Formats: sequence, C-alpha cells, structure tokens
Amino acid sequence: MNKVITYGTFDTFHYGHLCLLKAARELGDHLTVAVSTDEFNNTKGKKCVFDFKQRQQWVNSIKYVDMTIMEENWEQKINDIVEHNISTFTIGDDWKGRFDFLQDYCEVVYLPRTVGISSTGIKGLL
Ligand code: C2G
Repeated sequence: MNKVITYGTFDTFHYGHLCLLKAARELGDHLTVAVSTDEFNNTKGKKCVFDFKQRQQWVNSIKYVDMTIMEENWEQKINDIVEHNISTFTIGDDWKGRFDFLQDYCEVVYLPRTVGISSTGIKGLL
C-alpha cells in the first residue's frame, strides 16, 4: 500500500486545501494528514480562527483523508514517516525545497498551490 502524508494548519478550510488533499490522495492508496496543533501554530506565529479540534474534525470529514494525526513540532516528520510506513511525503509548492531532506526516507512531492485563496485572505474578510 502506497501511504501518503501531508502536514498543515487547515484553518478556515477552503478550496485550496481541498485541491491539495485530493491531489495528495491521488499520489497513493491512503492519505494521512498531520494537523498542526494550536500550540504548534503559536510557534509558527499562526493565529487561527478555528481551534485544533475543529480543524481536525473538518479535515477528517474530507473523503480524500483516511486518517489524521497531530502535528506538534517541526522535527516529527521523519519519525511519522517511519512509524506510519509512509511512501510519499507531499505538501504545496510554497514549501518547495524545504523538505528535500525527507528524500532519504520517502518520495517527496511538491504539489501546485491553488492561486488566489488563502486562510489569511479569508480572515481578512471576517
Ligand atoms: N495550500 C494550497 N493552496 C492554497 C493554500 C494552501 O495548496 N491556496 C496548501 C499548502 O501548500 C499546504 C496545505 O494547503 O500544503 C495546508 O496549508 P496551511 O494550512 O497554510 O499549512 P501551512 O501553514 O503551510 O503548514 O510542517 C508543515 C506545516 O505544518 C505546513
């Protein structure tokens, strides 16, 4: 089974997140999404509209997603890949190059980011 993993905050879930998760799932047979906890977002300097539980519930309800785990720090990716027997790490290409070090453990795929929509933009409308 080709298991895929991706990471993110997924605040104010939107079309760009949906496209990313659909494309991520299409890279394999199973998709795990590591959703950033509120504490981790604080270290990312990200102020969310929705808390971790709400964001995790939203992501869990997406048909392309098979399971979610917590993303608590920057360092957990290698352990997650080994522990969950992951074949492919993927993330939007706004992160291009930032996770190439994971190539020692699995395939690394940067997917095209959906232009014109962002959680920051949506928050600005609230
Ligand atoms: N994304 C996208 N198109 C958008 C907005 C976001 O494809 N218009 C993608 C991002 O590239 C990322 C995912 O959706 O792959 C989640 O985006 P964020 O919630 O902004 O997550 P981020 O802050 O990038 O956190 O360890 C990695 C980090 O947790 C990633």
